[in-house]
Amino acid sequence: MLIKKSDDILPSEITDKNAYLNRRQFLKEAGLYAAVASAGGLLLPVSSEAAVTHNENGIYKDIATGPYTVDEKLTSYKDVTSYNNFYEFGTQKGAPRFRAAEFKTRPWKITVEGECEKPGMYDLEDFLKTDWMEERIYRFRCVEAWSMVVPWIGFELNKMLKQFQPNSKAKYVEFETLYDPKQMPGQERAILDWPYTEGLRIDEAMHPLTIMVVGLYGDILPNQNGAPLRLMVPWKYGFKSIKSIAKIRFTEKAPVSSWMKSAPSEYGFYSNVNPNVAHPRWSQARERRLGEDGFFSRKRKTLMFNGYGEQVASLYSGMDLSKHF
Ligand SMILES: Nc1nc2c(c(=O)[nH]1)N[C@H]1C(S)=C(S)[C@@H](COP(=O)(O)O)O[C@H]1N2
Ligand SMILES: [Mo]
Repeated sequence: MLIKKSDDILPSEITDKNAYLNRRQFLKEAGLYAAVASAGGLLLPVSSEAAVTHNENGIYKDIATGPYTVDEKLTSYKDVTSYNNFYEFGTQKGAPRFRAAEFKTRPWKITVEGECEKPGMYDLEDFLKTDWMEERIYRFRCVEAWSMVVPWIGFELNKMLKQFQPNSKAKYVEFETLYDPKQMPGQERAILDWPYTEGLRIDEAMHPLTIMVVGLYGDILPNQNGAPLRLMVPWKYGFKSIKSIAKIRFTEKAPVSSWMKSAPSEYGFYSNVNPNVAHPRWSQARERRLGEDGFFSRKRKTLMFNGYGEQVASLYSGMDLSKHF
């Protein structure tokens, strides 16, 4: 439930004076917020760093914690929002924070196609107002070569997908990022087959651990993290969690993701975190926790299914995961 969200003003649209005033207002709210948190009534973790480095876009308050959240040290707001993979805004991890600053995330349309009873074009704003969409905080571990623990704010993807009434032929779900090279300069270059595309088997998509993210650390989702709507599948490698989703398609056949197209021997459909199966060019047995593990410290062991095996291993029973990587 969204209790408080200030007007959807992009930082770039605010004049300096307004930015200053907004910031004051924000710090006042943040102070209040931290006070409530220390009184023990609030579920949202508020670190002093988070309170001063948040952007001014708006904040979520009083949101309950979702199931399965991990009890590990959170990666700082600063690290989560300044070390990003978002090739539409450059291939260097420091670039999206700056290059995505002007990205327009309202109004935002989502096109729904394929094997379902309710295809069409939907406005994100309408979803945000519905009562089926109840936001929760999910403290998930996310992993690729590096890992982090992020208090995402999102809702179960299955609640959204059910609104479109998938039919019996809907065996998979395909997602596409917005295609808009004017706004996304990376799409002018043939780094990937744009738009960025990802897919899940329908049972993976319907699993309660698979969430749609609209915020993090109490903020609405920063652009560099995939605003206004991105996927988070915590037992899969980071690239499955597609950002800035503009299209959802129910299909009978397995979709082919952008990464599978670009390097079929390196990226498979499932992409489950699996320390026993190496990427052809690197081991995937260990990871470095962003902000905690130094460059010279020994990396920590990566867990099968990123530690979510109890919840998801049954989805793959009987499958050879070295073949279905
Ligand atoms: N549209 C789109 N989605 C994307 C990517 C991308 O380049 N474009 N990068 C993926 C990769 S490789 C990772 S590791 C995560 C990074 O998410 P974060 O920046 O929020 O940590 O986003 C994924 N989603
Ligand atoms: Mo990644």
